[in-house]
Amino acid sequence: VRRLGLVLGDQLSFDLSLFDALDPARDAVLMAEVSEEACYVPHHPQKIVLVFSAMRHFAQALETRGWRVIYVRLDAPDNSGSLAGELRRWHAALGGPALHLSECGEWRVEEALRTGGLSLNWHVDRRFLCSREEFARWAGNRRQLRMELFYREMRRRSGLLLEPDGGPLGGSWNFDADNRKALPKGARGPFPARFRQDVITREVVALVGERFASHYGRLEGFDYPVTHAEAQELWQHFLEFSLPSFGDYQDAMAEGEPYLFHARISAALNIGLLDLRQLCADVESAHRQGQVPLNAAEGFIRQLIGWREYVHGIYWLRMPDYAALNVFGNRRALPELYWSGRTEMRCMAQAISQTLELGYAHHIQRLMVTGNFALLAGIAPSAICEWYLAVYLDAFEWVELPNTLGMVMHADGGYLGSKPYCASGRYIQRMSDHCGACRYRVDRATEDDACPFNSLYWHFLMRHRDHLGRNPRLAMAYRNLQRMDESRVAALWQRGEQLLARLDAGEAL
Ligand code: DLZ
Repeated sequence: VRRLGLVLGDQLSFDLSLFDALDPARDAVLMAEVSEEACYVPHHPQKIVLVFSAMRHFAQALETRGWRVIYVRLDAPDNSGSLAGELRRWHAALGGPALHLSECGEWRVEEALRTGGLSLNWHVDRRFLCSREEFARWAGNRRQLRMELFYREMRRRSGLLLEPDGGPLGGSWNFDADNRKALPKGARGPFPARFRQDVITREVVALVGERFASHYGRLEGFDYPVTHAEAQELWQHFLEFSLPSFGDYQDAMAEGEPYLFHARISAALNIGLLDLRQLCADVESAHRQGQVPLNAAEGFIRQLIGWREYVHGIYWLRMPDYAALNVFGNRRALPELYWSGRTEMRCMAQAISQTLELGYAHHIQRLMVTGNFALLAGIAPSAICEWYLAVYLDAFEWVELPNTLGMVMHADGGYLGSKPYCASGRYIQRMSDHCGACRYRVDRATEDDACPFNSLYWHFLMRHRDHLGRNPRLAMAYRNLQRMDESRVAALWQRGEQLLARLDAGEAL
């Protein structure tokens, strides 16, 4: 073997630039299931199944295309347990071939490989529209970045949804204002696309059941796509059944509806089973053929070439320091209810129990329910970041960390987003049907049966007045606080304190 290419569990794409540098006739590909990657956070068991099963299917597909693949299973007798260890071991066993790698999705992994004592040839991860260097050039020396400006740049650069004169299709870059409708009573999402476990997946499920039984989350019921063909089926299902309503109900939540009109493609996309450019082209053409309204098409494309590329750029620009940011100085431990789902707050119980069951919750559940609670309760950013990284099947650190630490927790002081997404129970009431079935009353704030989000919201604003009081996007909230009479302010503070003390005592709310 002249050259050896390492392909990681989230790099399962045939058009990785890495493959251009290798020759299937003389070179080899190395893939390794290793315990270090399965355990550095307690990944949801279905996430380990997803990665291992998709890796095994991809290795087979590469072999069918004529590649020599060295595939190390988790239970292989000489498995060293780490990616750097496997690279060293096979480098030695194959007589010192040149080593080729694609940029990694996690700083931790890249650092371990870079400092592992081997000389490496790195390749750009061209699955992203914007490379690390291009993003750094765009960001320049700005103290704060804004997604909206980056997104416009990406629209212009990609040519997506543009008028012939280069302006935005429909006269606006962003139709988000149309994308906040509450779900009409009784409305439901389409039937979900589910994928049957084949022999390979069943074997992996058994392995994960044996080796990672202590991890939180349900192993049974895994139904994610694990091949490129299955991921395409999931995608076509979304285009046909969900995309037309995706925009309108993007922010809605409903009991018993974990997916609503969301695509559930993020896991497949993030491990390389789908191609970003194709997804965007398909959505644009569905709109231009009159099958999908512009607010849905634009909202979807913004998620991909806006947010997704933006957080990827920020991650690589600011790591490793970014992971340690904590401008509010939060130190509270993650309440046990995040791992058990046991709480009487109905919205939290729903979001967390579906997460433990499916490894999935949609963006508003993550941002405005579990995320909002962590922000209001002052959870240590590292603790809540670890939770998101562990429990969601689509979570790899490049996407999870900026979303959690920056967008959810505002722990970067507003570098990524201009305001913290703090909200009271009223927001959850407006966007969901959870409050009607909840033991807490969303129309109360200070009584024993009042929705905890309400007093915690005001408590959050009060305790961070120095930091947030001059933020123009919170001006109205602070004006409302200003107008409250003293006894109301004191009662809100006291109820907030009480709730936080109960969390600290390990009580489930
Ligand atoms: C998440 C994950 C898991 C569970 N297991 C592996 C593995 O055994 N081998 C591998 O190559 N990658 C795995 N991954 C993904 C990595 O932890 C890591 O998140 C990405 O490769 C990003 O650099």
